[in-house]
Amino acid sequence: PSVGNDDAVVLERRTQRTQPPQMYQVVLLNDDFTPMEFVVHVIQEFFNKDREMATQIMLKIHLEGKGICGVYSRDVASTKVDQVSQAARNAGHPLQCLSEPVE
Ligand code: TYC
Repeated sequence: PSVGNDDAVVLERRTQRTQPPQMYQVVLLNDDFTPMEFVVHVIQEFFNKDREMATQIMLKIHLEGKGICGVYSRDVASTKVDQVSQAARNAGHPLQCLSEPVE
């Protein structure tokens, strides 16, 4: 296209813009054995929620089977899963934690 006159010049984008990084939601699953109090403590400790919010999330998991505790980059989500899984194992509880891509 010629530039420098009064005609409109439209340059077509031929490359895709850089996409934001994929985010991952870290989820806790319900089970019949892990004490509610332990789950509340885990959510407070590893997902930086206050006691009230942690209790709400725990009850949602208890009633609905699973619940999102936070959304993070892949590396941070993976670390959360490892930390929670290790804490549950150490305490002898079957609490399951996993991460899944958002959307
Ligand atoms: N269902 C458990 C109980 O009744 C409580 C619980 C909640 C366990 C959330 C796991 O991710 C969980 N003691």
